[in-house]
Parts: sequence; structure tokens; C-alpha cells
Amino acid sequence: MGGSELRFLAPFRGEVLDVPPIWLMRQAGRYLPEYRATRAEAGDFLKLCYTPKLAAEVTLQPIRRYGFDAAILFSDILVVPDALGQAVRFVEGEGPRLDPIRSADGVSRLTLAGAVSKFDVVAETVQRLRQDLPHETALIGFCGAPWTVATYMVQGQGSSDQAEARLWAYRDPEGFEGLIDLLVAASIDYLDRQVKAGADCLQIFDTWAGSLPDDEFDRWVVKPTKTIREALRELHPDVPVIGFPRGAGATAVWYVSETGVNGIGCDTATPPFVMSEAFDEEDVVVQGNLDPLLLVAGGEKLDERVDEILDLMEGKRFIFNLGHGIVPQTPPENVGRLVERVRSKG
Ligand code: 1CP
Repeated sequence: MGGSELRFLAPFRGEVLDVPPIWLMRQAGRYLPEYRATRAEAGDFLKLCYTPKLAAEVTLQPIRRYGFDAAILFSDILVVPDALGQAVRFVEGEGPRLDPIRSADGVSRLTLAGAVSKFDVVAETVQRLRQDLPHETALIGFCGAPWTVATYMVQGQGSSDQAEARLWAYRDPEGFEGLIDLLVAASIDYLDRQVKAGADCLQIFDTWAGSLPDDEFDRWVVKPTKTIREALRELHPDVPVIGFPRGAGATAVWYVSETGVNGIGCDTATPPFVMSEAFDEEDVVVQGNLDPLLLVAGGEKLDERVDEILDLMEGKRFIFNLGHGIVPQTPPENVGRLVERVRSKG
């Protein structure tokens, strides 16, 4: 697997590089014409995720263009509910739709045993990538965190406030816990298969971590992530796990020390002094946090901000990334400009 020499993994080995490794969340996606072509060939979005040849192709597209230090498996966090038996549809121009689950009864109809065949299709994509990626490129596997995946399963679609999951968690915590426990077990199994197939690093996306206050954050974000992290440490002690608890704010430090993640993804709103100092006492690599909209704006503003982030994180174990995913209206040449700027430093 060549894992140990990968430049991307150097910060996890404790090394500080002059030029930090770089990859971008949603680096494969609609801003790339070649993605739109492969997506049209697949027709349906989930079909793209479940066709290893096509999923591997779109994973490779941004690597060919920009030579990022890491590729991220092309899939979606909603593959897990789909595999568990809650059918997911992607409606063109609207986003995901699921038949909502709001009771223990609904959870009891899902099965982990049934999910394995779909998890194995994703693992096949990872295997292909292991063959096709340049030797110097790391491969990141991922899943959605149980809390964030649950918000879609309970709401039945994306939402700005995740109200249905939050209400269920308040009204019937034991029932809701049944769903979270199932997602913890499914995530461990899914990530384990990705590593066995060749993933060098894992990221847990908790896009909606910021919607929960203190005790709820602890119970639904921190504890499940800790369980997943500990189980994977038993299975694959050398594979680093990056947590991305978007919107966690000041509790991100607590999240790191409790969960034991090896990397912390900082979102766009994370202030510079938090990125550069708040994690100093933790054994953790910091990743982030350029505003994805600066990548749309481009120009000198983009250059200035990139330089600020590089200066801020000089001498730290750091991975350059955005604070959230690339948006579809991003001009591809601005991504090239960013990569060049980062690499010309140091
Ligand atoms: O039409 C299209 O082509 C679909 C657009 C798209 C893409 C490119 C979706 C639908 N998912 C993806 C890929 C994807 N999603 C990746 C691939 C790897 C990469 O290049 O980074 C990853 C890691 C995700 C993760 C994901 N999916 C998250 C967590 C990260 C984040 O961005 O916050 C979430 C919340 C989703 C759900 C999802 N999938 C797609 C959409 C439009 C949404 C958001 C739905 C909503 O909340 O309204």
C-alpha cells in the first residue's frame, strides 16, 4: 500500500512540512466538466456511486488536473442509509429524498446484514483506485457521522435546522439511540471495508454537528464518533482518522480530546487563533479552512487569504483544505491557482 512514505501522511507521523499537503472537500463534482459528462453517462447520482468504474473515474479526475496529495473516494454519506434499507433518491435540482424514519419501529426495519453487498461495491471502487492512483497520492475513505446521517434519515431530506432529528432526540432519546447505535455499527463495518480495500486515511463528515447544544453534542456527536474511532484503532491502528465537526466552534477542542481523532477539519468560520493555537495541547493535525466562496471569487483576494493561512499555520502539522466543500459555480482555473500558490510557498 506504500502508505508509510506518502507525503499526505507526514503530518500524522509528526512531521512539519514546508509545503503542507493539500486536498479539497468535494474536489470531484459539478464544477468540473468531465464530472458532468461522467455523471450524465451514469444518469442517476446513486448509480454513479454504485458503479466502481465510474466512481473511480470521477475520483481520479481532480487528481489528473491538479495533482492533489490525496484523492477522496467518490461516494456519498447517504449510501449508508440506502444500504441499510431506507431507499435514497436524488431529485434533480433539489437533493436527496428518503422516506422519513421517526420511531424505533422504523429503525427495526433496517438491517446491517443487508448493507454488506452495497458496502462491498464501494470497496470495489477503493480497490480499483488503489490500482489506478499515482503512487504518491493517498486515498481517503469516508463516512458521514451518525448524527449527520441520522438528520437526513429522520427529516427525509436536507434541512437548515435538522428539527425532526433534534425533536426525536429530545422526546425519545432511547428510541433515537437505537438509530445512532445502528449507524455506529454500520460506519465501523463500512470504514473497515474501505481500509481493507486500500484506503490510507479516513474522514468522518459531521456537517450538522453545530446544531446541538452541550449535553446533546456530547451524546450524539462526541460519543458515537469516539466509539467508531476506538473500534477502528483496534482494527487498523496505523490509519489516521480526521473528524470534521462542522459548526462545533469552541467545543471542537473537546471533540478532539474525547474522540481521539488524529486530524481536525476546521470549518470556514473557525477563527485564525483557534486554528493556530487551540489544538496545541492535543496530538492532532489541523486541516482547513479557506472559504469555498473565495475559490469562486478568485483573484488577489484568494491569493492573500491563502498566504495568510499558510503564514498562520507555518511550523504546525497542517493540511490545506477548504472550510467546506467546493461549490458548483467554482471556476476550475481558480482551483489551479490555489494549488500553485500553496506549492510555490515554503
Ligand atoms: O448532482 C450531483 O452530481 C450531486 C452532487 C453531489 C456530489 C458531487 C452529492 C449529492 N454528493 C456528492 C459527492 C460527495 N458527497 C462526496 C465525494 C467526495 C468529494 O469529492 O469530497 C462527499 C465526501 C460527500 C459528502 C456529503 N454528502 C456530505 C458531507 C459533507 C458536506 O458537504 O457537508 C453531505 C451533507 C452530503 C449530502 C448530500 N449529497 C449530495 C447533496 C446535494 C447533499 C446535501 C443535501 C442537503 O443537505 O441539502
